[in-house]
Amino acid sequence: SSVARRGRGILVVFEGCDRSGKSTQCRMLVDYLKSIGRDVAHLRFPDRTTAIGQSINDYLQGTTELEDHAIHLLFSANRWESVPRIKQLLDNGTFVVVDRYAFSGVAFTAAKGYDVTWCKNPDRGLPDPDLIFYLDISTKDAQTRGSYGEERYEKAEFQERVAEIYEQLKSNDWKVVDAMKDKNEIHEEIRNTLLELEEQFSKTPLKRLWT
Ligand code: NYM
Ligand code: MG
Repeated sequence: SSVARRGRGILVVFEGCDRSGKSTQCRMLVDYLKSIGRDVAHLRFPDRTTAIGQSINDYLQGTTELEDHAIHLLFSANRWESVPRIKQLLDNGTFVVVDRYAFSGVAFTAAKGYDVTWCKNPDRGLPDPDLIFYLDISTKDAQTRGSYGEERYEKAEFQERVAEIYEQLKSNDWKVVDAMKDKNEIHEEIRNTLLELEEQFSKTPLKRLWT
């Protein structure tokens, strides 16, 4: 395009409990960025398309059992295997919008009773997201959106514990969004925040997570 290069791309992550509307908001943001002519890549973790992702999928669907630490490391490895691609996209000035990231990794394993620091360690050093949108929803409200799915972890009691760990992980720079608002209203809030902060981030070097 004839547009001057704006610097690196922005890494945007969506987090939240199951049924908080992350996937919908990711799609809406990706579609919006495309509509205004921006280069954008849409990623999601777990990425079930890789060999590691296939093992994760089998575990989530309940067709295999894996030891808790072992599955935790697979989720992390599934992020690390995409790091070269993420870095390349950002270097090329592409927006990278990600549905779940290391915070999901920590929240879901720590919810089983494991130490948060232990859970963070394998993901330490990943590309640090510029923006984290947390879709905040109570377990009760999430349940009113129809029953949870059939996958492992999709139970109210477990989601309650996941939400508690997210509370511990949240830092001041997380953008907490009320997930019960109308989806168009949420989308506008998100895109405005992104457009406001884009220039600032594109001029700062990418950091490394939890270092
Ligand atoms: N999940 C996801 C984890 O337990 N650890 C992780 O690192 C990630 C990225 O996988 N219930 C869990 C959260 C979800 C499940 O995710 C599948 P999705 O977004 O429903 O495909
Ligand atoms: Mg799911």
